[in-house]
Amino acid sequence: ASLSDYTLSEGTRRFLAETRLGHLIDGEIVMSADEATMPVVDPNTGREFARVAEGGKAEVDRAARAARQSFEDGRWRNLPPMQKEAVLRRLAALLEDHREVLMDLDMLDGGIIRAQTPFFVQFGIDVTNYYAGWPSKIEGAMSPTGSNLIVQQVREPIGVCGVIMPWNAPSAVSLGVVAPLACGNSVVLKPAEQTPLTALFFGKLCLEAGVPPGVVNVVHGPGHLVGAGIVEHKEIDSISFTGSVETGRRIQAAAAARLKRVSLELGGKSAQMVFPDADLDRAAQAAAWAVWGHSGQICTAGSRVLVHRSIHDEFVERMVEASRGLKIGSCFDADTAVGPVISRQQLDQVSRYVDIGKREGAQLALGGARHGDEGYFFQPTIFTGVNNEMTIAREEIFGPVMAVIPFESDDEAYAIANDTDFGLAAGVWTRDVVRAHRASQRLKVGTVWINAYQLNETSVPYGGVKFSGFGRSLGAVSVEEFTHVKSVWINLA
Ligand code: TXE
Repeated sequence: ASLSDYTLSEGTRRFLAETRLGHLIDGEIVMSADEATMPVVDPNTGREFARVAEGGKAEVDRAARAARQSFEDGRWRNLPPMQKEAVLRRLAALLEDHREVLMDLDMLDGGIIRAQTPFFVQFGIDVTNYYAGWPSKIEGAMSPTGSNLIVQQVREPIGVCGVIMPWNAPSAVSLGVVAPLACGNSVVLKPAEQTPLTALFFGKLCLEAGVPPGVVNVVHGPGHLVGAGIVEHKEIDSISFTGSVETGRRIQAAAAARLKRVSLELGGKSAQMVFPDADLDRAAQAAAWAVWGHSGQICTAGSRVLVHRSIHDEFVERMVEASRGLKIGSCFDADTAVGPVISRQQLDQVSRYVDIGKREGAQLALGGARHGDEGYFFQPTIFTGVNNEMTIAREEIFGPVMAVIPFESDDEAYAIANDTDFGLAAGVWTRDVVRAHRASQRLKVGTVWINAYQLNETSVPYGGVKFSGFGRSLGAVSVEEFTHVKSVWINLA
């Protein structure tokens, strides 16, 4: 398949044909100083279908200066709150108008299946609408003092926010950009190398909506140059990073040298616990989809499924039933259930973990192999006979691979769930209200879902503990992340 074989919207064809795929700096699309470009690859075929500018430190520097200039002259931050809101609402409306393009872009470089793209895109729109309402609601406070003093607590934007994104949810660019914008900041954004298109398209829509030039800048390029350049640049005040633990660690160390604010949203090895009193049909469906969704490339993928021994075999059978025969294939086909993983590297990583699982003695109840020999497809894979010490129970695989671990008692279930470096999310399937509450108290994670998995809402904080990072996004807590409090003392005596 090549691009001409895909059914793309008119808007997408126009965007790809008419836009120079460059950086967006100071309101202009520009190529790199050295003209370097890098491939954009279709994960369905493994073939390059476009090239995008490949930047380095020079481009980060241009973007950082532009963002700084825009912040210092106040062209965005000093706009009256209602004007900022109007611009951000216009942006949300433009995202609505270009819904088809955003869905196409999610598929083209992101490999998100057609059936799932409406949810990703809608989330981007919702987040934009949600934060569009914030500029008029960010209030300060007064501290109690004696009569000759007035002490104001003023909530100010941080300045220039650096945002470094992964490839697994390109539409999350809305969250990365709009939350800092709503607080009056300027932004330098680096999308992942694999998924540059959505960020560029989004940056153009920001301009069209009326975000002044220089306030939102997008720089493409490799992490060790552009990402690291953003972390080191003295004109960039804070770093919001989503990605791997290893890179997160590197970023925090580099940011410490400049004492920058950092928030890290890293990986997970989240547990779903299935108790004997659960609605087993619903639980089996949901538990399976919590690992097959986006081929397991979601930070909250529920990749460890802990099942009470009394229902273990029956439950595994139900999950296998729910997963066998799912259509694996091009994300452009409307009936595809499991699309590709993002890259050759990711495919190799998944295969390697499956080999390790077999070698360490786990048994395959489903899948376990690559699907086809073109593109980057992997079968939904269920391992049973897993114990929590095995590599496939400890490390994030980021592919459609589930590890089923039996347990005997509630205490044992919580102990296994918590016995991990990560702490992003957990799921609990039970109809016992006491058990549900007890579980939510015992689990050391940022999010607990009871009789559900992977629900999200713009107003609900999201983030992790332990190796899953720190800092929260979404909801009102993001407003705290992207502002600081200045105390102003006025002496009336
Ligand atoms: O991640 P990286 P990669 C996990 C997942 C995956 C593995 C590797 O297990 O298999 O990480 O993926 C930029 N300074 N997750 O290599 O390196 C990089 O360019 C600054 C889970 O894609 O973390 C990209 O924009 N930035 C995760 C972003 O960091 C740097 C989602 C993420 O890339 C940099 C993604 C550096 N030194 C991967 N090096 C989740 N749980 O959400 C790279 N980058």
